[in-house]
Amino acid sequence: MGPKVMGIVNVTPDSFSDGGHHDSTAAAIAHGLKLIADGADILDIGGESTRPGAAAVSADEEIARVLPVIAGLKDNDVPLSIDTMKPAVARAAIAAGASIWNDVAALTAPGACGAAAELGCEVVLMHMQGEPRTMQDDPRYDDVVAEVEAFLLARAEAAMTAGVAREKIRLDPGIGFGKTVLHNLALLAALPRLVATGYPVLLGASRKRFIASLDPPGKDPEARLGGSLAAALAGAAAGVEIVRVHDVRETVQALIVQAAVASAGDR
Ligand code: YH5
Repeated sequence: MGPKVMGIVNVTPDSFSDGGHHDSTAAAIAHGLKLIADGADILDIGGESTRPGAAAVSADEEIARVLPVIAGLKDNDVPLSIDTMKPAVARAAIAAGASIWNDVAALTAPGACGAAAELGCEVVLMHMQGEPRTMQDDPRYDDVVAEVEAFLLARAEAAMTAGVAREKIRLDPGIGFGKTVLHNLALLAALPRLVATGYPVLLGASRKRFIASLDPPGKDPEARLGGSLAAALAGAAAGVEIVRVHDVRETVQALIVQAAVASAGDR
């Protein structure tokens, strides 16, 4: 069986609004329903931009953005994930119907491990060097693969010490989070090593900048589909459990063809 496909639902703030979130809520719910129709196995809902250089958002603002979207998507037999670094947002999102805490800060915020243990939800622990605003300034490692793996295993131990069950933990190398194109490629090539830890692995490479570094015509994020599919297929070949993507329909189709070729080779 190939990986599950996690579809990305970004809840962006309404521009020109009265401070409400009616338009962005409706747009995010409609987008989530489309991703479900396209074959998504999980939806990842995020109200805080973690793109390089993005500004911080308060917990109250993040909650106001994501809660109505979770309420609108929760009764579709598709698990919902909340993409947040903040325990208060994770608590509100899980109470509203999400079942996965996707944390790009790997439960490093004060109280985060305890909150995850209390909530009893699945957790995705992602590696990031630095913080979103400045992480791409000059990322450096002696051995990126060894350092990312050691960090993730240490965060898994910290989570379990706080009471998170081993079975709830997923690891993610954090493509694009404080990494050069060479760091990202080394991590993609080393996915089998991360899979060999025994923890299920999540890979998020969809539309990321390293694709444009390799192929300059992919300057616009929407022009990175081919590279995103190549990365998802590499993840599947390495045995990752989940691929986090924008283009769900195209990814599902690519994974189906890859799996069909693999099983024909087994006959
Ligand atoms: C991830 O890898 N990424 S948000 C910049 C882009 C395109 C996409 C235009 N949350 C991950 O998707 N959670 C994000 O260039 C994540 N793993 C997990 N677990 C960044 C993002 C993006 C950034």
